[in-house]
Amino acid sequence: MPSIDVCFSPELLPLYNLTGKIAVAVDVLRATSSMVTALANGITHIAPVSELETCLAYREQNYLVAAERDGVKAEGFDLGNSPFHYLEEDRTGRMLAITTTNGTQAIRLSRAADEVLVGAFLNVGAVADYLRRAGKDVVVVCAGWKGLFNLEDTLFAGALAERLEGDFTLNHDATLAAYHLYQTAKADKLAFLSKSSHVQRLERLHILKDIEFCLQEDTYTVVPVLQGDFLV
Ligand code: 3SL
Repeated sequence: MPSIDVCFSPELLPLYNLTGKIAVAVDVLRATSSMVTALANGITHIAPVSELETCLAYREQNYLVAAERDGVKAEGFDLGNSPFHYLEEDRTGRMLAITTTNGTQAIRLSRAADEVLVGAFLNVGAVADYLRRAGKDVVVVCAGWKGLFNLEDTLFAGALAERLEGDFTLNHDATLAAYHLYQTAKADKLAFLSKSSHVQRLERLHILKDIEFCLQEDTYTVVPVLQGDFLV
């Protein structure tokens, strides 16, 4: 039976062997939630990049360029990092390049895996179905915050583990920890996360509606897959 493991921070990735496995990169608040929403709402593909300058250069190829640093839209870019950018305006047929503080780094650092998927609560069921069909070992790569552990990505890992229970072994300590945290949190994730650092950071920026949106489960069936430099 394949297994699901959890890497709580990209800083811990050197301790994991991703060869032969599928990595699921997650940054629930908000990068991977925004990416899933973008692809589900007409964006054709996404270039996740690390540097602001690299991202901005995509504009010359007619990409929408999105950038966030410390929760705030970076100056000179078309968009920040809110899923509502793709809901409140029609972006059908547009290409997107995006750089964020943690999420885009987690995706790029996961590339040692056989395959890299992007997960969020918004598509957790579809990601679970994809992984069940693939039948390979899985590592959930949590974006965390600047190398540190965060609660919301860990809850996603727990939710995914719950969806895969019975078809995957959950017997890694990190997976068991995530699974049990999710059992405690799932009835009211927002209340559970209310004291967490990133929820407090985003609340200070007055984006509670983004948080509530990103905590919804199974809104979309899209599963972004990294192909070369692009999520499709
Ligand atoms: O760190 C990231 O990649 C972002 O998702 C953070 S924020 O939610 O935009 O503040």
